[in-house]
Amino acid sequence: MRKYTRTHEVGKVAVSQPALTSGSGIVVIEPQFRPEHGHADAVTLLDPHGRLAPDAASVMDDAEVGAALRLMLFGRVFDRKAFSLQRQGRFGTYSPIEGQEASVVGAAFALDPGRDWIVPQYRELPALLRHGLPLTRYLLYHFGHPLGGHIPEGVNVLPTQISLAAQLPHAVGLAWGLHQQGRDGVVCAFVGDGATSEGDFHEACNLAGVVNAPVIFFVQNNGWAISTPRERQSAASSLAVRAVGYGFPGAVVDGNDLLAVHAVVSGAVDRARAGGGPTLVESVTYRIGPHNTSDDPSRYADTEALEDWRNRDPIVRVQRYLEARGKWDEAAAERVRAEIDAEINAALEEAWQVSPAGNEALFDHVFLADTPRLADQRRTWAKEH
Ligand SMILES: Cc1ncc(C[n+]2csc(CCOP(=O)(O)OP(=O)(O)O)c2C)c(N)n1
Repeated sequence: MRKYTRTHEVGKVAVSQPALTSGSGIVVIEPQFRPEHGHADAVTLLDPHGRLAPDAASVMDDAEVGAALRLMLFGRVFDRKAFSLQRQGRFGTYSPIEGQEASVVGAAFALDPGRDWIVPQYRELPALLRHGLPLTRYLLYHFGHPLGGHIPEGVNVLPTQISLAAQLPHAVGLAWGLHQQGRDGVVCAFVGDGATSEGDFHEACNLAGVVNAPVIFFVQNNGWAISTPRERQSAASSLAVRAVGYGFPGAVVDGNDLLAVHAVVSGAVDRARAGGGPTLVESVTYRIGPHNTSDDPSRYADTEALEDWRNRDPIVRVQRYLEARGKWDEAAAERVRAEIDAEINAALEEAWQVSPAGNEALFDHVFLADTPRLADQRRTWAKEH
């Protein structure tokens, strides 16, 4: 068991699961939902000034926090690059991570790429990189190249999923399968707050509880599902509290706090690995940018809330933490940014060298062999082009 040193009070909901205590850092709570500020009772270790709570200690050492910070910065730099390329017509639709870097990276660092699996939605590039997905593959996906959907052997990641929550039944099957094979891998499935309203979400959670699958449903509550706010998504006071209905624990964590996300997901991983089954983690964060390159949030988002969340920037928080420990300064930031730029540019050069797949690739890789309808479409296409 990883050591997790902050003790949390069990909140107002009866704890139906005996397994989760402050030892694992996870509790079942009913937080007070405050849309403008997130959850009053969310687990937080680092405050917005980067100060560790007095009764807390990080399980991440400075080197690990530094590596996580680099990946968080990577996400932000990549966002800018992706938008610029998309505007030039050289990149497909892209969903930025800005504001959610601690949420994605904190969860990723709690996993072991050698045995655990990531089942992504579409906003988790840094987690995929940490798990070993080559950046070039990810770029090819956004070039519309079929190779972009091909995950190299040995990389424990499923492909990007755009159809909301459709990845979750697969995540449960994967986790259940690992367990059946006597392997000790854990599956972390990423999903948005909007996607938790899909039938697939409920079916996956229900089955996971029944078969005690080693899976973590990591809900990134970023306040929005495109223009639909969180409060229109569910009448429940928190998304995590729904876990009680599936028979497993839920936890709410401050998604802008790298150390807290890491601690809570580590607790869930330990628990799943030890045979304790699923956990629903709600990571409360905020989507600072647009939903994707086609969206204009100025038409619906509240500028005051945005400003409030900007003041809780997850990257600044970690930088302040490391600065106070003498492990980060402006020179380090500049050096890391330059390295990231070079890394992205090198991967882009490599991806641009890959020959285009050709238009007919549209029909390849759909089925092992063309179905009659697909064969018909392929013939029609060939006749017309
Ligand atoms: C089944 C399905 N219905 C609708 C859509 C259209 N759609 C794409 S993204 C999105 C919002 C998703 O919001 P959320 O799950 O909160 O994730 P976020 O994008 O905020 O990370 C919607 C409705 C879709 N992709 N799939």
